[in-house]
Amino acid sequence: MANDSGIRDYAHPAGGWDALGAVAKAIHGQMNAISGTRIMLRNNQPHGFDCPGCAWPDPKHTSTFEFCENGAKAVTWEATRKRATPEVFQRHSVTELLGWNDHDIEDLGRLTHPMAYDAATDRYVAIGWDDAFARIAAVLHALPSPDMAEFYTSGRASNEAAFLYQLFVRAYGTNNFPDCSNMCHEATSVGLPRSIGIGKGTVSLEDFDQADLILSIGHNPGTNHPRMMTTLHAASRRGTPIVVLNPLRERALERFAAPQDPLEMATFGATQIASDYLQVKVGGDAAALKGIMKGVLALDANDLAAGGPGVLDRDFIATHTNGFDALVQDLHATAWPDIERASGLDRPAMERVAALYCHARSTIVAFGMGITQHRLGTDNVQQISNLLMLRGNYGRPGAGICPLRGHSNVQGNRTVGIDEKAPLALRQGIERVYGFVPPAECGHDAGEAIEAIAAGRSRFLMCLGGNLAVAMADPGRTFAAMRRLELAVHIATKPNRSHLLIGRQSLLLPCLGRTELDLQAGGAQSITVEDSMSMVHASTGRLPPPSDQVRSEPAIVAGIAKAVLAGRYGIDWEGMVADYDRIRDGIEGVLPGFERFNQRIRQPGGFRLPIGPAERVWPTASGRAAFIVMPGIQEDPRTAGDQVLTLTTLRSHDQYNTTIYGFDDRYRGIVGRRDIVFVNADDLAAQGLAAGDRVDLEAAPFEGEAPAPGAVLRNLTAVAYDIPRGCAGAYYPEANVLVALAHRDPQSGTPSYKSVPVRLRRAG
Ligand SMILES: Nc1nc2c(c(=O)[nH]1)N[C@H]1C(S)=C(S)[C@@H](COP(=O)(O)OP(=O)(O)OC[C@H]3O[C@@H](n4cnc5c(=O)[nH]c(N)nc54)[C@H](O)[C@@H]3O)O[C@H]1N2
Ligand SMILES: Nc1nc2c(c(=O)[nH]1)N[C@H]1C(S)=C(S)[C@@H](COP(=O)(O)OP(=O)(O)OC[C@H]3O[C@@H](n4cnc5c(=O)[nH]c(N)nc54)[C@H](O)[C@@H]3O)O[C@H]1N2
Ligand SMILES: [Mo]
Repeated sequence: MANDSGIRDYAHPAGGWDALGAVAKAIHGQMNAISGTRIMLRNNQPHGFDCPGCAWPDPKHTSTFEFCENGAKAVTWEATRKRATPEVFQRHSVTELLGWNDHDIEDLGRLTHPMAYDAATDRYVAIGWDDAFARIAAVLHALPSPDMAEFYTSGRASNEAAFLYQLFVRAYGTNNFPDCSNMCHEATSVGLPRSIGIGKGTVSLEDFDQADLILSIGHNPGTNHPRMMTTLHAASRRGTPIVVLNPLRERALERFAAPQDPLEMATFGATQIASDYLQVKVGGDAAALKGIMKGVLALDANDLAAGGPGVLDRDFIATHTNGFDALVQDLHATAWPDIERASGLDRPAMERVAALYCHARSTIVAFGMGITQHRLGTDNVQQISNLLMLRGNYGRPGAGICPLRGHSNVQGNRTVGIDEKAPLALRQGIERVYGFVPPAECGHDAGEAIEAIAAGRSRFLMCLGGNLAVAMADPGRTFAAMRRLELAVHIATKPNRSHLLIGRQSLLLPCLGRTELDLQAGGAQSITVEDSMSMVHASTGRLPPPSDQVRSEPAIVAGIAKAVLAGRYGIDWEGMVADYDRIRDGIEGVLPGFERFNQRIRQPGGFRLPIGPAERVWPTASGRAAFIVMPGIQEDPRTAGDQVLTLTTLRSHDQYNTTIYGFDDRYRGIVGRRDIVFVNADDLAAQGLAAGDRVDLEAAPFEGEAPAPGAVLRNLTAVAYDIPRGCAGAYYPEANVLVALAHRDPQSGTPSYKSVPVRLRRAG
């Protein structure tokens, strides 16, 4: 294709010199080179700040800087010199800003002052902090019920901020805690506790050094968890087979040049990452996993017939699990042709993976959004756990499950109480320490919160970070819902589109980022975070704040709590903010696993929270792990009709969720644009289309679920791509217009962002 189309073949390995070049560009765009480089060197050091880029853990004993291109983008984007001051908002009305793209809105820079929307001028104007807190208190006091308020959290908030926030909200009287996790790993949080008793990963970073097989399913670490590439690169070099299940051939999972490896860099070399790359159909993972398990059972039968001991871990199954017989029955009853059709893989490919799996002593399965963001998300997660259990791959070195969490502290947020389900232990802990009885009823998750707001059942929304309206499905309905709010309050570092969807009143409250010095009455403060592998550690920012008006998240939450609760329950909000050690004392008092919290986070590297299944202790009702059957094969939306494609929505290499750093998606060969759709060349031809043609994507209803009428993504350029037939890919968040709000996993509520039924047409 012509080079000026911005669509090319990317011939290089992922990583390498192109990644180093991209860091220099990111620094240049936002800050000066010297301070930029200095900040980068402090990133992820034992005494530095935790990178806000992702939740992959830091290796122990790191003395050298672990290079990460997208970590550098996250840091420079936050540490930018640009400022979104009240003067800037004076120059641009909210209506004007709504016409800008997502990149340009955030690129206004860091928020510097608390502001309120002024309807007369259609502008955000500066107000004082106390005025802002008083307005929030007035609206919350006037609501007929606390359950008419929604309190959203995006996973960047620290443990300290999140703990104070949930304490305030529960003292106010509701469990309405929609959070980004509801759109992300909720299928893991709901699916895994039923399987193994806990909704978290069981492996630690060291386990990767001892694994004999790694399965990487539905995630794109070269872009979204770049520091994981160091781990995969080392594993591949050791000869550990790495099997990938992914509809797209992601370059970093094929070939990677480690910027830390001087020889590879000097010779322009690269390391092959995936030993086997299975291009499963979008939404076909549960079927593929069942196929692999069927293969394992066949190998087991063969081995037994030949007089061997079998390939299953029968001791583990007998001692530690329930439900094995039902699983076997269902696998026998599920026919290969159905598995092949639904997964898009042929039987020999699945049998090959089964053989590799039976050959490996210890296996880790790592997975991301390609598994969770489906109607079958919870089933997908549980099939992974079933596969691991067949050979006792829990609770021994080199084995276990590894959900790759998204935001850098999303796992910690849930641990410290951002949970609409309000677990009993948490409620009892709060009562013990703070002397009040928190509400017990289940609150709203993210999807339910939007529905409640749309229906007028909720009238208040507070967002501790994030860009809820843009992240959520169906902007047609979601944006309209936002405009019905009595009051929207956004605590944020930078402006985004959610802030521009004005209710009767809207407040914009600027907060410190991770990288910044957090000075309180008791001196400079550190916060703590929990990574994907349950390691809790401290993070200390040192950069000067963007203005003297900006406050820390804990300080803002405490200010609101003081104004709203007006002394109720005698909680010492000011004391906790003066010294975050007191917040941590509260966490220690309320939650198990945080014993000697303040001491232990002062050790470099922090400490690991207890993970029962890593010790073969199963915190389930039965005290055992459970095999969970997904009966037969469930069909995906493609059965909804002719010419319906299953669209998966993707992150480019140049974005952080709804934050668009730039318009390149280097490893997929896209330059300077996002208005494209990846389609199999045969699917294009079948409709008389060719690569480079302009097309529209139209939402196709599925089981009565459809987005707001007229949901069409117009004038995309079709890219002929190596993706299974019947599947397509487009960028998130633009593609959210095509996702019905009700199209969610019925078990976990996770939106089905990755199996969206669509029709493709010539544009016009
Ligand atoms: N730089 C950067 N880092 C990030 C983020 C970011 O936006 N930018 N976001 C953060 C967050 S919140 C999260 S949750 C994580 C997200 O990290 P990922 O889980 O990697 O998220 P996605 O980009 O959505 O990628 C999904 C991957 O799954 C594949 N896929 C799509 N559909 C299917 C399917 O049906 N089956 C299978 N097997 N694979 C499928 C896609 O081809 C793609 O490779 O990253 C975190 N880190
Ligand atoms: N179609 C589709 N939709 C998706 C997904 C998908 O794969 N496909 N992925 C889903 C997933 S996995 C997730 S996690 C959600 C993401 O949903 P969110 O977490 O709500 O969205 P983000 O884009 O991460 O939020 C970015 C905003 O956070 C604010 N911010 C940044 N840093 C800080 C901070 O330190 N403190 C505060 N208070 N604010 C800060 C900035 O204002 C910035 O504009 O989107 C979901 N939506
Ligand atoms: Mo996420």
